[in-house]
Amino acid sequence: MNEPAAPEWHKTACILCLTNCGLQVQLGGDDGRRIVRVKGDKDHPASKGYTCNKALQLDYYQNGRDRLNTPLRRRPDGTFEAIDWDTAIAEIAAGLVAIRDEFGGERIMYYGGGGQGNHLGGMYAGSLRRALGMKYRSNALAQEKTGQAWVNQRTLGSTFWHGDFHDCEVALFIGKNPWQSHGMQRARAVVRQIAKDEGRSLIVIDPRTSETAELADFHLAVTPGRDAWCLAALLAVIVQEGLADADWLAEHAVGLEEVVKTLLDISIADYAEIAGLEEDLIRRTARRIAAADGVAIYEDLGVQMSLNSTLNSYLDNLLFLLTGNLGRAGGVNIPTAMVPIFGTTKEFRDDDGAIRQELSPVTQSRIISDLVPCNVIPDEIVTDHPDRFRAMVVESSNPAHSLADSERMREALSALDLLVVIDVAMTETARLADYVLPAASQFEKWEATFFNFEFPRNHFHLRAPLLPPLPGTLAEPEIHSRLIEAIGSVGEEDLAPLRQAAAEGREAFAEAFFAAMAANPKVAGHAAHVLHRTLGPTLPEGAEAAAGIWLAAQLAARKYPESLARAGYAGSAIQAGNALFEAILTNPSGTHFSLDEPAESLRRVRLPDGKVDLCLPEMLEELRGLASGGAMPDTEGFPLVLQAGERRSYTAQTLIRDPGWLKSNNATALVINPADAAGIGVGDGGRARLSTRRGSVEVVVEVDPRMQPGHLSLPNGLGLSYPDADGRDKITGVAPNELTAVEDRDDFAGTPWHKFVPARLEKIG
Ligand SMILES: Nc1nc2c(c(=O)[nH]1)N[C@H]1C(S)=C(S)[C@@H](COP(=O)(O)OP(=O)(O)OC[C@H]3O[C@@H](n4cnc5c(=O)[nH]c(N)nc54)[C@H](O)[C@@H]3O)O[C@H]1N2
Ligand SMILES: Nc1nc2c(c(=O)[nH]1)N[C@H]1C(S)=C(S)[C@@H](COP(=O)(O)OP(=O)(O)OC[C@H]3O[C@@H](n4cnc5c(=O)[nH]c(N)nc54)[C@H](O)[C@@H]3O)O[C@H]1N2
Ligand code: SF4
Ligand SMILES: [Mo]
Repeated sequence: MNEPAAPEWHKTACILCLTNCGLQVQLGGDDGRRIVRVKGDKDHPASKGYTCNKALQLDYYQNGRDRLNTPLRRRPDGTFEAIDWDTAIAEIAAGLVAIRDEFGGERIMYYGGGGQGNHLGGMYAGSLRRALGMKYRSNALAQEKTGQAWVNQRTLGSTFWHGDFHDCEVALFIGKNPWQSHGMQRARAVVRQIAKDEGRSLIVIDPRTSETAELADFHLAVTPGRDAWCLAALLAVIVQEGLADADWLAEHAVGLEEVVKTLLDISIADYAEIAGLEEDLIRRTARRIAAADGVAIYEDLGVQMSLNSTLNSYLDNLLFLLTGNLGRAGGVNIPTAMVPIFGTTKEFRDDDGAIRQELSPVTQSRIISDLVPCNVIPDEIVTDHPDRFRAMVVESSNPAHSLADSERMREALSALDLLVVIDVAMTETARLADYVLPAASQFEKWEATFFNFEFPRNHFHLRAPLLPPLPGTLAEPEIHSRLIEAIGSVGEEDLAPLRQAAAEGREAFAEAFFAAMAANPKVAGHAAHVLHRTLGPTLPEGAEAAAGIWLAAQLAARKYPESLARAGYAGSAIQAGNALFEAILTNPSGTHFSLDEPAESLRRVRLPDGKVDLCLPEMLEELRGLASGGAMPDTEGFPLVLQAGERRSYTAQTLIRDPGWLKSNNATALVINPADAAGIGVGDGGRARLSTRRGSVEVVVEVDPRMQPGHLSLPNGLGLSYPDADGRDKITGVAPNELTAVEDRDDFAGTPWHKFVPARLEKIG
């Protein structure tokens, strides 16, 4: 008798956070389309078998009851009707072209382009944007990381750095809880290891005793929103006690004098008090940082979505620069990027020498990293300004839920002449669309993430589909190519020569493609689409969408020849790029693509003489302004501070919509300090009314001494509408942005103050 074959393990990756751990999964269920078993993939070059609790829940994403399986068109009465793909593509292309022809392509905005694990769609969307002359775009980075990207560009001439926590002596987490949110490989294991090692120190700056703070050697329980004073005081200790790395600074930095002058003026005792911290703790922490051989830093939403956020990013950069930790093993490094996730910020000098920046059309807000600040998007739409946005394409994003002030956002999205949403599920944003296009899920198509941040070795993981697409759905690269074909901006005459070259092999293709890029602006402008339709069909097993990665590999080989050569991809740029692409295509667990030495980071400082610039006049002015108070929202009548969106063990953005995945009892609760609970007379599990200037909701309370008095915490990613067993929509938990306001944002980068929402709490009943 034959034994039944053991179910096969398929390689893929988790898509629930930016870490994208390598996985092996088994499929099953009646139709064989359920993800029934999940384990870490030991062969994954970075995660090496690691996963957290969430990976086991992926079936809730793959088989959500609200998956879309046909294009939808809005009827005049507001309901949707199913239409076929040909009709959808033709009508959407015609609608977008009509708006372009009447008002200009710049009046069509693009939002999104990828979530935690799917960035191929956004790559192909670049060709669609060119086809329509769309100039403005945005995504979630413009509500968290743009301030930091701007600071990085100015201080380092490079938009991104990453802490080397695996080898650091001191790990510093600022408004970051890697235990829950990860953002680095194998986070829980790495954090535990640092905490256990007596020679290493874990420093956490967080008002809350987070899971990471519980393990810390130094927990700076800062008063919410007072990080700028805390960071300024740490820097002041370093300068005033003479702890800066003078030799490193002399060799690698300019602009020190002005910074030192400003920091010498700071009263450490006063700033410690404003930050709610003991002066002695600040001094000991600063000394520990200055003494360490290798300080790795991660700043995240706790400061990037709070008061003075761009200033906070500047002060964080000064921390690792004044202590000489850039380009050091176990310090801060600039990784080799396959596809950079931050665009450059366009800055130019006026006749009077002042630096000017590209601005958004209506509100004249700074465009950083090529992204319109999320908080100004409604004001760029709801206005009679002639340059307002009139149409929007939203892909793999849910701005009606994730951007500040959901009510205002719904109003704005409804005011557009045309809204097209590309998603896997019937989201809050899709409900407002004129057309909804159903995408194949991330396990039904070739996919990859561009969140590759490792140093000294970086890796790339191209995932093959586990399953054929749900009938009625298409992968985004195909959707974009069909729209471009309907628009007609690239012709067969542009493609035919490249198809011929592709038939002769990738070496011949590379020569022909780069020649066509130089000679034919249509090929250059629609590169991803052209690759999809020429190189794509020659790739194995329907992997057309991987064609864009071929170009990424080629460009990496041109930009970083030594880094790729050290990882084993040598020869001419074309040969190295092709060898890397072949390795990516044929390694289902992912592959290393670069190997660097720390000094490489210093060579990536692309500023005059290769020196970092410490002196950012705009930020030094804000730093001096702290002495007289700094930025604040209107708190009148709202004495408490709400953090609207904490990462917990059962939050994953809005990637999982089915509340059935919430395994802990209080997954949706508002967590508050016992004193606040007693103050309004509620106990654990009690109900209360939470109000802000923008809204009022009912919450269940969880009492926890790890919160500071006066500080409240709601999880992110909840408050989603999902059909129950009878098909009736039900909302579970609170959608945080029903409570936030668009005007509560950083003066400089426009990033929201979601971690500092003035609030009031009252007992119900
Ligand atoms: N489980 C899970 N993981 C995720 C995600 C998810 O949805 N769920 N989302 C991913 C995404 S997109 C991102 S951007 C990251 C975000 O990752 P994190 O930034 O780590 O996540 P948060 O929990 O939002 O905020 C981090 C910490 O900031 C603290 N904080 C609040 N206010 C302040 C303050 O005023 N000052 C300081 N210093 N700290 C403060 C909070 O107490 C919290 O512990 O997580 C990623 N990982
Ligand atoms: N108040 C408050 N607001 C916040 C935050 C907060 O902490 N507090 N956090 C912010 C942060 S850091 C972020 S990153 C944003 C995230 O907010 P968004 O950028 O809106 O992203 P997600 O919630 O990850 O939504 C991803 C969307 O992609 C869809 N999707 C999943 N797979 C695919 C696919 O293969 N193809 C397509 N086309 N679609 C797919 C999902 O159904 C979902 O609608 O939220 C932000 N909003
Ligand atoms: S949620 Fe993040 S850390 Fe957890 S398994 Fe998925 S990718 Fe890994
Ligand atoms: Mo994020």
